Amino acid sequence: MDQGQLQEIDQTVKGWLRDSRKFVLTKMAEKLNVAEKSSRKDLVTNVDKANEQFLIERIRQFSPDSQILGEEGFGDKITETSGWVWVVDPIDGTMNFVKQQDHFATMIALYIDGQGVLGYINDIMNDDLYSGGPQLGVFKNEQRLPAPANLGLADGLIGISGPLILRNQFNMQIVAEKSAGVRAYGSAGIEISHILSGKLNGYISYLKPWDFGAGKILAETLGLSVTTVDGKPLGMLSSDFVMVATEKAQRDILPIVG
Ligand code: 2AM
Ligand code: CA
Ligand code: CA
Ligand code: CA
Repeated sequence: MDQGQLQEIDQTVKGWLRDSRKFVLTKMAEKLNVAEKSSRKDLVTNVDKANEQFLIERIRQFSPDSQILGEEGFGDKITETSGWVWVVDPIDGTMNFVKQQDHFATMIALYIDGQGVLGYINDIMNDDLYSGGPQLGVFKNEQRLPAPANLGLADGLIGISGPLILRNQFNMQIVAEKSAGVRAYGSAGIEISHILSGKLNGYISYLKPWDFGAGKILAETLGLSVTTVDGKPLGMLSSDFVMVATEKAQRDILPIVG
């Protein structure tokens, strides 16, 4: 795809995300309707659903031949990755959205024939949009982000999801101990945005395709490593234990994971 076409898509998606942010802020001022999905720790609200529908309507109008993978099920059943595939997570960090009204993100990714082309993480309450891809570079709002410093495990903070630390899965308590400190923000999008801006040097969590779709494109564009926790390639439709990290941190973590 040529640069002009890519810029046009980029501006279009940014417009959707601006509108979707206003939509979410408006809906937040009303009473939330909260339901449990698989457990009391896995929630969905009317805003997750309405925002996914809001974004999918715009994607369909702009690009009717695309496939769309949305967390809340308003997209398509996707079994293969050829052509244009949009990945939508309308509210990433729903528990934070419900309990904190903060620390959540809206995420969109565009893959073409399985290759990441554009990724977006919109941190709603900070009004920070992380965007870009391999042909554009990575931006925080209008500002281009440099590749983060390639710090080893001991020299930075690491994000690890609560369940992985509590169960000490993959020796995560040792990973936490060897780092400068462990953080658990509860939103894959927010945590990956912190890696992009150099505030964390890694993040490990069990994730689904919509949790890492956008972040993987942005992180790889900045030279970060995005793999399964044991260092294997991550398919765009897989659900897996995912590690996003600087190259050095990844090299330090892999032998601990075993
Ligand atoms: P979500 O809020 O969009 O569901 C921390 O919980 C992170 O893991 C969030 O990014 C959350 O995304 C994601 N996640 C994936 N599967 C989850 C589950 N079953 N329960 C809670 N969070 C989940
Ligand atoms: Ca969810
Ligand atoms: Ca998510
Ligand atoms: Ca979600």
